[in-house]
Amino acid sequence: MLSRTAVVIPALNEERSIGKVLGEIPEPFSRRVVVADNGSKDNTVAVARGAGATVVHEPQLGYGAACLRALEHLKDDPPEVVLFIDGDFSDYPSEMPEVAAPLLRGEADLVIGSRVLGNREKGALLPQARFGNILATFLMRVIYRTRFTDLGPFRGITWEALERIRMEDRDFGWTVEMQIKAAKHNLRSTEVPVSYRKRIGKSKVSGTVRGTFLAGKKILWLIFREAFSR
Ligand SMILES: Nc1nc2c(ncn2[C@@H]2O[C@H](COP(=O)(O)OP(=O)(O)O)[C@@H](O)[C@H]2O)c(=O)[nH]1
Ligand SMILES: [Mg+2]
Repeated sequence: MLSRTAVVIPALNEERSIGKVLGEIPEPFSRRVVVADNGSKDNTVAVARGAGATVVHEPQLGYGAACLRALEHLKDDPPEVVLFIDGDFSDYPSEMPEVAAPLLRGEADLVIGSRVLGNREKGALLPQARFGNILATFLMRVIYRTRFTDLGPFRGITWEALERIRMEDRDFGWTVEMQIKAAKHNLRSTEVPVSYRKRIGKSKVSGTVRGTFLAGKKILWLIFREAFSR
């Protein structure tokens, strides 16, 4: 029997961590896992395939572009719930049951795994990420009346909700767009605490000046743009 859920993992050059992430995904979530690759130059694809994941390829770089490609792949036989988790082993795949539970029980449409509410290894969430989170969640609270504490990558959403919100951001705005649109569509959003540790390998986003700047700019832009569009 096919699982009610599918897991999507955007991954770019994560050969050292992707196998660990895949290896720790518990049943039944491990039955359907899609790794969204953006032309990794290392062994990410081979390691992911070897661990039993389906690998899809998106030629255009970008976190959101990769996620959209994975959803496109799932469209033919959509799951009830999609879980997203990063490929760097910062999140704990073993916590998938807690993230998925409110969705599978029909009590929520979107669940954000909050690293702020959960156990964080010291130094895992970089100061710039922490600051960005505080600013973004504050603005969202004021503008959209949301109560999020994090824009964490580890999250789950129902397929029905995904169809309603029509995700389109192709890079750093992916996480915040999902949360804002969920609020604008009056979907039921909730958070569960998740653990977070230092990643394996090098950060491409919050650990680089360029990534931090581009992500910060995009996130703020989306928060304001969405306030003025229906
Ligand atoms: N497919 C794809 N994955 C990406 C891209 N940029 C980052 N990622 C993945 O997204 C996740 C988060 O990136 P990461 O470097 O850990 O950013 P950080 O969490 O801010 O340090 C990791 O699994 C990366 O491999 C991208 O352009 N394409
Ligand atoms: Mg990371």
